[in-house]
Amino acid sequence: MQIDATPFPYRFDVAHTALVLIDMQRDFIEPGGFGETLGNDVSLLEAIVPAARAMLEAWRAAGGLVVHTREAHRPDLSDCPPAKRDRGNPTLRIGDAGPMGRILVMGEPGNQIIEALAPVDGELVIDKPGKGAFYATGLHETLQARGITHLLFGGVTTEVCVQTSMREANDRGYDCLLLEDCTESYFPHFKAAALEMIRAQGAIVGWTAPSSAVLAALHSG
Ligand code: C5J
Repeated sequence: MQIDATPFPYRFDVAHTALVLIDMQRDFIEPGGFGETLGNDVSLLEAIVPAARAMLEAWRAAGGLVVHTREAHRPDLSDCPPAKRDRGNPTLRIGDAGPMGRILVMGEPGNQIIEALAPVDGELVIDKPGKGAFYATGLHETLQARGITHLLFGGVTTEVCVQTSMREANDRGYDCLLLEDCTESYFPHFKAAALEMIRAQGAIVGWTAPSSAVLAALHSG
């Protein structure tokens, strides 16, 4: 398949492509989670849920591999460097008890993917202690074992975990495309800048396109 994308058309086939939804977890998208403790307006992120859901449903219907990630730490925080936990001045730190359980801790209610995008059987769920999906997760080996060469990215936040994961993937040899309406930032100008950085210099990190371009390609077969 070939779709219109920026800075030039993007080619992929479903059998060798995974849809990667980064950190669409309650901690970032719902009030009371990590995103809000950092002082952010989480309602901005909620706005992409319908587009991400439509993309997820279409990708499932096409039989494509789906990868969900969660920014998640072990309950003893042994995988959370003090430099990460102690940074800044949040109202609650990683591991502290909040309205949705312990912040960014595996198994807690706030750490679950939001209901609208909940994983189903056969989809990969990657718990990642870093901002990038490839750090300390084994994701690259898992994708290689499945013959995946292309990645379609969505999720939050654009300039932090999404961009970090795309850069990691690009360095590992994947052709990456960011779905423009399926990603969001707490800072709209950071999203705009991240999109520009990714596709600049001849897609130095990857391509961007609206999800409608992928949906149209999937529907036309
Ligand atoms: C952040 C993320 N922003 N998922 N995490 O801390 O982007």
